[in-house]
Amino acid sequence: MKTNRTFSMLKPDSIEDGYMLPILNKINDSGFKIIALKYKKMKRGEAEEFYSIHSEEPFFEDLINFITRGPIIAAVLEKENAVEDFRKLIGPTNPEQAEEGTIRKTFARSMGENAVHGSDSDENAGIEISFHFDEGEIFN
Ligand code: FUP
Repeated sequence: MKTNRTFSMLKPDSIEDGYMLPILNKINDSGFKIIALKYKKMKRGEAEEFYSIHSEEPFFEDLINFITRGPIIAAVLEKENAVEDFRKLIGPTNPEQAEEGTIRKTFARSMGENAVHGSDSDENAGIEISFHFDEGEIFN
């Protein structure tokens, strides 16, 4: 199977809870190569653009407040079947529904503060990677 890329973001709750390195270790140990990585505090406008698909949702304001309240860790991950395999590794949006061993089951606080983001398609992975990284910041 062809190697591809996905975009991941460790959200403010996981940084606040001291889970940055445990989560990065879990990602690494699960076979993903971390080919780009940075700390970043998203500006409100950036967050609104990143999550624009949810702009009409009742949780949108809380989501933007949450994602902008502290730094995130943005990462590009490479692996065979990266998008699908990473979604499996993180588990569903609501950590209460996540299986043992998934990142959200282990590290997330709640549906709204669920520790980590993973792209949901190859197309969105490409959009999200170029939203956060220049090609010169990606090393593979
Ligand atoms: P996911 O693809 O699992 O990251 O989830 P979505 O893209 O559907 O949602 C993005 C973020 O919006 C979630 F991580 C948390 C927040 N959200 C809520 O707070 N409530 C909801 O009902 C759905 C999403």
